[in-house]
Amino acid sequence: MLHARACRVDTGATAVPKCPRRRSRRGAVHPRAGRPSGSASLSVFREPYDFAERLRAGETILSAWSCLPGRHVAQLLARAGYPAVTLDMQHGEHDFASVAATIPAIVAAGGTPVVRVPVGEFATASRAVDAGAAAVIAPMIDDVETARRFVAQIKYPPLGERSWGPASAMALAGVTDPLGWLETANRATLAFAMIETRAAFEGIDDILAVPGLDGVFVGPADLSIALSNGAHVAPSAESTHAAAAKIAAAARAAGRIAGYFAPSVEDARTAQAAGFTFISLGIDAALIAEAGRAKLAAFEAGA
Ligand code: 3PY
Ligand code: MG
Repeated sequence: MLHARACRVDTGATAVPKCPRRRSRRGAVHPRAGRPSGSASLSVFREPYDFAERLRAGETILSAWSCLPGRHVAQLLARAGYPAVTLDMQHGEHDFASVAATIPAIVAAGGTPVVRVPVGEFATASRAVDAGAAAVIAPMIDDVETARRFVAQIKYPPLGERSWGPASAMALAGVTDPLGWLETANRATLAFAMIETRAAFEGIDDILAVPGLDGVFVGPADLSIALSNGAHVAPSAESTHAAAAKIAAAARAAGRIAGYFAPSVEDARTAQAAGFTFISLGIDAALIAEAGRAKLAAFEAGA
């Protein structure tokens, strides 16, 4: 069933089209949605854990970006209609306790939980997927070796070295059979490497070829700094979008998912046109400040 408020984002503008939000009637994950529990078939691909399948099918999925720790704001954003909410442990203030408490709150509101870990913290990536993250974004991935070490913590053997301990993730996905989880989790749980350094930009094809890496995610602020050798930070510049478009094209040619951090609706549209399908749009703290400014201006206008 398509959700009527599919892609509405509270920016005052119409959001990027073609990203239907699907929910159960009660707005929560289907615990037993007619598929045999324990079957290795599609047992973990129930919403919102059908995220990976939807992206692989070419759907555009928007994510809110959550920097404010604690479950309340992230849950409200999921409830407001965001198909996914990304909890930022790199520049945001989520620690692991906040991530572990917020993931179930997002799922209960019908959203897909995603986590961005701090630079190089791949053990945290492993804990995030155990806590029920449907995808993990790792920042500042420079080379093949670092990408491999990241993937190893997200994927079970033979793709990686993820250690067993998915009780929370299985409970959220409604999976009871350990073998069913083991046989399907590598496809359902996504690893995104952020491409935002010159080395990564130049080595994109090699990074994309890392087995088990599901996609790349562009950080346009860092990318613009890197490609200008520190001369500017220009995430919305034409030159940044042109570089990003090359990354999207490489990802698509390699059969991988292309993700993008969009500072504005215009950036999101440009990214979508370039082939990005997993797009973050709207930072919680900025959305609150924006709404506050609008409220004050409305009062002043009537004075
Ligand atoms: C960037 O633009 O560099 C980012 O990492 C977005 O958070
Ligand atoms: Mg960055």
